[in-house]
Amino acid sequence: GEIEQTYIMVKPDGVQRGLVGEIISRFEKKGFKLTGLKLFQCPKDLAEEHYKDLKAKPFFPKLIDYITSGPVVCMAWEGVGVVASARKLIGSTDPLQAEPGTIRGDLAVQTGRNVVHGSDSPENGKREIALWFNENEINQWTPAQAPWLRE
Ligand code: DAT
Ligand code: MG
Repeated sequence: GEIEQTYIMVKPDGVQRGLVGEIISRFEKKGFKLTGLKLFQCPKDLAEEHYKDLKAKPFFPKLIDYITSGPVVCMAWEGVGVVASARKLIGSTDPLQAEPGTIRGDLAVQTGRNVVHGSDSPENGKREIALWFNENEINQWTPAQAPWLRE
């Protein structure tokens, strides 16, 4: 497999509910590499650009209000297969349908308050990281554990 990047974000409800550490921890423990991390108040135009594919949906205005309602935690994660694996760790969009053991399955109850975002393809991973981070906020480094994660 190829090394991929994914954009993961703790949404405002996750920050307000004190779930930031818990959510970061799931990706960290799995063995992916954190390359970007910040607490950030999202402006409306950025939220609209991020979710532009959903612009025609009836819930779009509420989605934008929700994402801009308080600070989010922006993350860039890197690894082989990280995009699909992160989506599995996150679970289904509707937290009531999400499997126990997933972030949404364990920590949320409603689609409109589903605590975390994860990119849905490697292309969108790159697009979203470029959207939410400046280049100088992405760090290239080699975790000490690297040889203990992949042979
Ligand atoms: P995901 O976040 O699982 O990738 P998505 O990309 O289809 O899901 O939608 C983005 C977000 O929009 C989702 O996390 C919550 C919101 N959303 C999606 N479908 C919705 C619906 N039917 N009602 C309300 N909010 C919805
Ligand atoms: Mg999506």
